Amino acid sequence: MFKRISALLLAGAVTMTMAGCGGDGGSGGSAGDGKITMGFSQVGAESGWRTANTKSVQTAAEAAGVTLKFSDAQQKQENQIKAIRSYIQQKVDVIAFSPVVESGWDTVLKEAKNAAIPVILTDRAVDSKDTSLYKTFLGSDFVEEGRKAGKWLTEEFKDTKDPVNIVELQGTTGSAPANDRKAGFAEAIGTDPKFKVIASQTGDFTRAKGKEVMEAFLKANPDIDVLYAHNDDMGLGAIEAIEGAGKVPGKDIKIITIDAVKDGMQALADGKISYIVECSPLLGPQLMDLAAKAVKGESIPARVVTEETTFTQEQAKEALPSRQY
Ligand code: GZL
Repeated sequence: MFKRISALLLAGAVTMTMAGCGGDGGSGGSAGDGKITMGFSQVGAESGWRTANTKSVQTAAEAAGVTLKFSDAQQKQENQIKAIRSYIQQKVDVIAFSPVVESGWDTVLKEAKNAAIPVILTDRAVDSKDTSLYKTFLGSDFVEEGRKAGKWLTEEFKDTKDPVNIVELQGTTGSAPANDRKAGFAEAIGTDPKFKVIASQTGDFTRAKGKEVMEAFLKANPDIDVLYAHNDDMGLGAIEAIEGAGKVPGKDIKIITIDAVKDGMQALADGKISYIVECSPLLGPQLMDLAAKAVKGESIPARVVTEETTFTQEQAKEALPSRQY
């Protein structure tokens, strides 16, 4: 399920002086020293993307003078709910989190709202009908990422008359990126019946699971033409399985992934991955700007879409030396 949210780009990053009260005399935070305290619940440490995202949030908090209380949920929703309740108890100024799955958040978000603590969704979305439960959602348009992957595939195989057999490694079951990347890709390839998704299963965004599931796909399907993996890490795990089966990744099986972390970009430059759709983890600075405004009661856009691009093998070779993550 994906909500079409009118994407509002944050028009230019407004740098806020975090320390001290704003000109409006609004309080800068509960500590009384003008510093903001943020409670942040992170999904886990499942992928290279997540590691880069955590680093971006922690570095941006330090640069902005925000006191960060950080917790790693190890990809468990109950741990995120516990962390959010703990932040409410501690009376933090603002709560930010990346919901591991879309559903099941209304109760704890209502508790935050009743405690008058603003909540910011970062990276992933929730499917709560009550959008007053959070101030904004800062993150990628995952449906568009899936569309970009599908559009590249239709172009790559436009002259092929035979069926194109696709296997799909989905992200974490129930997560917004998995749901939306699947939907966007299906929409883009659905224009031509020659594209057939012959198997689709979660690899939980990890290399290990991606390898395990790809091994099973290869055993059950001798004629796979394409792998669509919802992130680089599962694609990299799948490459090990493909090579273990005596096939050539990028040649016998074209591989499309999403993220564009360094290891994925290296595999793209080496020709093992065929195309990568970027999903930027560098959300930290925008998150801190939005948090400062939310704490001061200033209005912020309901949706902030991160800007991102795509990479071919040639583009990866050029971009690799300057990649931040
Ligand atoms: C996307 C993010 C996803 C990445 C994966 O914004 O939530 O989770 O694509 C990560 O690599 O595990």
